[in-house]
Amino acid sequence: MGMRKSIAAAALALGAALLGACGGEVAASGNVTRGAASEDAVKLVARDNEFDPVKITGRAGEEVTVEVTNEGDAPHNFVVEEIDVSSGTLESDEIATVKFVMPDSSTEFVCTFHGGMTGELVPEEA
Ligand SMILES: [Cu+2]
Repeated sequence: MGMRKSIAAAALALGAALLGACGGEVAASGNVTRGAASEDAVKLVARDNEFDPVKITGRAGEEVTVEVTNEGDAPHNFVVEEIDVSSGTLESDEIATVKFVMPDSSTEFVCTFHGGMTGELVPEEA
């Protein structure tokens, strides 16, 4: 590799590191697709600054599909830190479909941008 190429590679790596460090974006994590769900889904709305509903129920250990719509003007996200799930940043009017396995015990979900913008995953007995 010539010197010119290694400089270009270093610049790319630096750019990626800077992008990763940017506080305004949250990366998606887990089984996340952009757009509306193609199957039955729990509809979750993010507003400025609250979730509706604030409780999502499902059978413990079974897959849940949550369609998250940002009806607010501000960017929001849907994050369940305990199970490493994140919708990524949703701008106004954006929709993401997030699938995950319902935990065995009640687990908080949050918008990481807005303190107090929270809700709860509540498992039901099988
Ligand atoms: Cu928010």
